[in-house]
Amino acid sequence: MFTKAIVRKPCQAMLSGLTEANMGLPNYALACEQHQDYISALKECGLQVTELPALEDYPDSCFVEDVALLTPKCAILTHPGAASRRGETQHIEDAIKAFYPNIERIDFAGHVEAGDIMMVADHFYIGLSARTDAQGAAQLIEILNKYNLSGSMVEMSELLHLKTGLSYLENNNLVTFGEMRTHQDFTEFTRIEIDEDEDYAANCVWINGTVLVPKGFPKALHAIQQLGYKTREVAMSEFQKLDGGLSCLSLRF
Ligand code: CIR
Repeated sequence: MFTKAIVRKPCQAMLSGLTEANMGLPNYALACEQHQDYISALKECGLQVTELPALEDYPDSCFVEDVALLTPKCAILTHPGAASRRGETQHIEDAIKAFYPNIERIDFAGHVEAGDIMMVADHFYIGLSARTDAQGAAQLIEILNKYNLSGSMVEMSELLHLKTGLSYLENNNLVTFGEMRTHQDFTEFTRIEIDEDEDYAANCVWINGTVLVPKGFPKALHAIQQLGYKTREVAMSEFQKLDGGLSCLSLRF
């Protein structure tokens, strides 16, 4: 169960956010509208949402998921692999302090972005991507172990973040795409495979029994509904242009 979420309003500088999508520039007004609807969806799932102000100095700062890992037992500030995103952590720390008395951190020797971390009960899968390295993952596992939580590293080579191609929907159900479909670390899960033409829908979010799914991916939506989940579609076109998925837009805890 989650009870809270933290989001950050997109900034106008998002037009110069990091991207490899090649889908054109985001429309800021539409992004704000979509962000508002995302917040509504979180609230419909029963979450109390903390809305942080836009940070113009950090174009990608609406993607709050990457800069902290919030677990039921501790909060960990990451050290993003993307240099332009490192300063975001100090701003998220201010917001997290209100909820977590002790905040752990990944130090400069390693890199972690929490879009690479997937929580399955007490275990955290950590993707080794262009943004998260083994040094950072090792630090993270050490911190998790202090709190009786565990972590393991997942080799990956194609996706931006681990959760670009994986979403855990609880009850052993795992949405998978691309290199994650047949990845040896996930064969014990019941896998829902996302087709190539709907790859963006591989990033969806389970919140208290409802699954948020990006709008416009009917096969993925149907497959998730077939498993018995209630679903809520959210239009995400402007964030997709910046390689950002549904999970990236919030910290849920
Ligand atoms: C970035 O490249 O860092 C942002 N434009 C997108 C971050 C997406 N975050 C995520 O997948 N967790």
